[in-house]
Amino acid sequence: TTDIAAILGRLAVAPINPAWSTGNISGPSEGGPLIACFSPVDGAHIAAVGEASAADYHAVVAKATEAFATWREVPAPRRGEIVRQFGEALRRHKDDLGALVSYEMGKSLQEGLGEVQEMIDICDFATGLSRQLYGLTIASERPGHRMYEQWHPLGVVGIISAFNFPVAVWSWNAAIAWVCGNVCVWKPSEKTPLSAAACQAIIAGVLARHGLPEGISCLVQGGRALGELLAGDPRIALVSATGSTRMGKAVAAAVAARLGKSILELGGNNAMIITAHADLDIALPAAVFGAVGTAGQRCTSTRRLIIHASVYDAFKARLVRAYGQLRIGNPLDEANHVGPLIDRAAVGSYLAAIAACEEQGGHFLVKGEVLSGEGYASGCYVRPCIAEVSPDMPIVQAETFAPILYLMKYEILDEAIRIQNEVPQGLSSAIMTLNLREAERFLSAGGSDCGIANVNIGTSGAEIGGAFGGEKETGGGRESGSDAWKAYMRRQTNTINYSDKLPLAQGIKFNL
Ligand code: UN1
Repeated sequence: TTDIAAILGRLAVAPINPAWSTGNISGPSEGGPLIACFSPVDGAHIAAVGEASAADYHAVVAKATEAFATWREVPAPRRGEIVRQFGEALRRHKDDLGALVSYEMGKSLQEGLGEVQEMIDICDFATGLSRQLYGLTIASERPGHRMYEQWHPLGVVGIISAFNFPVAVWSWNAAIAWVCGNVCVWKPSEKTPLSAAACQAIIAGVLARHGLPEGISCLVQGGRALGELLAGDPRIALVSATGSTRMGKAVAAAVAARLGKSILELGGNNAMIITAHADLDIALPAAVFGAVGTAGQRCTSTRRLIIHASVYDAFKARLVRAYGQLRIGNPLDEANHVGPLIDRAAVGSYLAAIAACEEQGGHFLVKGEVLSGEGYASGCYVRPCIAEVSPDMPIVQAETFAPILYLMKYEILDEAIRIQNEVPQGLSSAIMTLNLREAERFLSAGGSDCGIANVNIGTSGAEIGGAFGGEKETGGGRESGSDAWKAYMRRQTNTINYSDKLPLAQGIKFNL
């Protein structure tokens, strides 16, 4: 069994600590409302966290703004060194933080540890990046002139993160934002405040050891109203938001209304195309992990399989057999494959989607149900299910954050690609094939319209080195690796005249 009190103690998170609501800066209003934290694993009430009031929020942003004035003057490689030390601290706390994430959020312990590994990886990436924030030198059309561009920090970056990756997605944003010279104000999901508090305690320790301003990393705990404050606040130069498309549209509108910058990483409706030339031995575990991993609550979870008619029946039979072997239960027990959904509201959405699917003509090969009895007392454990559907059913067009897998049949590859693309979302996609023409067609301009397109691996489990995000209702933002850092900085074009003349661009004559 997991000793959660001991884990919280080692992570320096006290069971009731008002300072959580605003990180290590100042407590929330005395006697203010609390956010209760329940574990979906066993339904236990773990702790309560103080909710930040509007006044707390404003104090935090003032503190962050003040810290920015110091942090932007620290050379980028020295900022990288701080992020490297944060990564070292995460290595030391990996087991505890991974277990806390697993217990608070309900994902398997392996996936909780994997999430902390993603944090460590992005710290390594950001440390190297801190010496590579390159601008270009550009040939000037004027004699005696030099033109170049450089990248400067933006200011305060607001990070809104979701329950499903309660720590990793914050770290992708924060680690990159910090080496770029920004300070961060984090509003985590109100469903996972303890994992957030633990991260804040770890980074606060690193900052304190170096005598750096605590406002470099800020935490505000709360719900939608707090997110709205952040989105509408002109002091927040960039809002990076991860979550539902509904939330993203509201954030985007509020940020755009003040002409601020945003990075949006929203819903996915990810498909895997399994062609006649697929290696079914790898397609099977890829599909099953993609669909049931994290209980179907990843943005990148596999929700649709588009299978060639010639292998449809054979693959279907293997899939149904594999689902029969899934062990559902306590995610901290490594013998189990599938843990609980985040809360009972999510169970309600799962049941509603199943009902809608049946009503719209879907046929269930593996039926879903809510599990009860020993080990399932939280009421959040559900059976992963599989339905045969037609692509245009409204429920198949929607993202349901639950382990419901839709099966469709196709004859011609371009038809499969069309089915894949004809949903509002555009995050992740995969093709399983050993045929070069099929793979390249899928990756071409006429192929997958998603931000992530994979060959012979599943839709979930992206590495941090690539840019992460997607198109259409997924929001268009890119986080994590590649050159995603550019969205966290402002580009400045500089032209320097070292001649004794003043030639104008475009050859314009202006004689005084
Ligand atoms: C998310 O679900 O919000 O690619 C992020 C993956 C993980 C990140 C998912 N590395 O599945």
